[in-house]
Amino acid sequence: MRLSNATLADLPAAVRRPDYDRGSVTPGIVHLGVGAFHRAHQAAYVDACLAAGEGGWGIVGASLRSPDTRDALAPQDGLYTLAVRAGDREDLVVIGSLLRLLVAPEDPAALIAAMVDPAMRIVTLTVTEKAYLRNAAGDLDADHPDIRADLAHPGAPRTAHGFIVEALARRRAAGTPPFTVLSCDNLPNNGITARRVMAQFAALRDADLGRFVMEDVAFPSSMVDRIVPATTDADRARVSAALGVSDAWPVLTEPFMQWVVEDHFPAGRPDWERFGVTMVEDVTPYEEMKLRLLNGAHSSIAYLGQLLGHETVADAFADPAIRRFVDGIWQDFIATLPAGAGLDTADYIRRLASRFANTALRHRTAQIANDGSQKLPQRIVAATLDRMEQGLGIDRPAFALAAWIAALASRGTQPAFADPLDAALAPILTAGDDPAAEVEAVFAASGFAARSPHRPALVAKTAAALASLSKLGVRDALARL
Ligand code: CS2
Repeated sequence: MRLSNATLADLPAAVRRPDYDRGSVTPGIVHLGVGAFHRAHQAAYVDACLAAGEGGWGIVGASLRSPDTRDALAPQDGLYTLAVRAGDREDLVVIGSLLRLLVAPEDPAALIAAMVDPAMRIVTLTVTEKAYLRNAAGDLDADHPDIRADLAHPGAPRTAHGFIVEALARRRAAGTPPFTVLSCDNLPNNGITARRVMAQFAALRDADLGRFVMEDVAFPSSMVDRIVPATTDADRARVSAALGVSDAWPVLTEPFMQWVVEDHFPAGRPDWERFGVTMVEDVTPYEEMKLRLLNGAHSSIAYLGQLLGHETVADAFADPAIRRFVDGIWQDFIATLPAGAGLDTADYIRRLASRFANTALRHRTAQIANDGSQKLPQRIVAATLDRMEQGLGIDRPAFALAAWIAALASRGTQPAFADPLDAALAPILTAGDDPAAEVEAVFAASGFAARSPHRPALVAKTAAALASLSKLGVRDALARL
């Protein structure tokens, strides 16, 4: 028996479930990138809206690549379980906000049709950093094969850019107001970033369409936060046993969740502030705090953890050498955050420390270690350059960058994590023991600090840290910091 509308009523009493009539909910949001993070975060907030009677905001979820999520959830009427874990507690919550699941490559026209529907007033995205297809200058990588394909075949796109711009163009032609595009990816100024690459893509189709996307479509920025480890088969089995019916793809998460959103939704929005969303005029300070303190520490823990053989964040964070490093980098990065923006950084890192120590999550360091070339610019490099600008020391952040390079190089024939630049990085990382040349080449390949006057000094510091790591070993090198 599967979790589904039909079996919902028979779940054990302790399992929370939609207590609203799903049949009367209508869709108002299209989500691109319907992975675990979306299902633990935005879909949970929307579920609360639906439960409170705002029935016009159900979600049509689309995968831009793989059919896996649809294959797991379609037989379940879009239902799935959130397993909220802390300590030895696990609360099960069935989420009902995903109404339909689409797989873009199977039927791009169906996704475009959903996005053109005037009832859809918001398109949210969690497509990950690399899917924005930016070059080192932050502009659209117009030579990317998927972008070229989408320019050649606008009616059958592959990229988020292609779908969004085609749907906006058709709405415009039909006299339907544009939907609001809400990026939920871990990028600084994610709305501005999304608008820039989408408008540049549109302009390659037609200058007037480019102007329309730039000026007439709303792209509020948002800061999203919830830790969501990848689901394992053991999680599937445990959750299904507790439900008494099988859930092919439950999502694991922590109790904490946060969403800070710029309040710019000309086409309307759910009354999100009633459900814990913070609506603000400018999300930048929150975003910087989260990217630098949470994600910057996460990536540091991931690479140091990989080098020291720690499988999970909680294990690595319990290692006093890593904990000391993280406490230090928090202080380093707090010094770069805007004063007077009302951020309570002391409280924030206290909470982070307890979130990272949550052993029930088993969040794997290898999962976070993926895609470092796409993540580290906003997680580590930006704050490091800010410190250099202020004349402050950068030993720890440079060490974190060196740990990334060392962890990349230490991967064996069955790499635990991957990077989209792996092909370009492979010859550099095996180049031998000239740390200065190695760091220079890695920075060049990944575009780190490309336009900063501090780049040479940052390369030198990172090379010194890499030399110390290889000469002294990770523990001794950490102890010297
Ligand atoms: C993590 C994030 O995988 C990663 O890179 O740092 O996914 C992190 O768990 C989330 O941003 C938390 O909100």
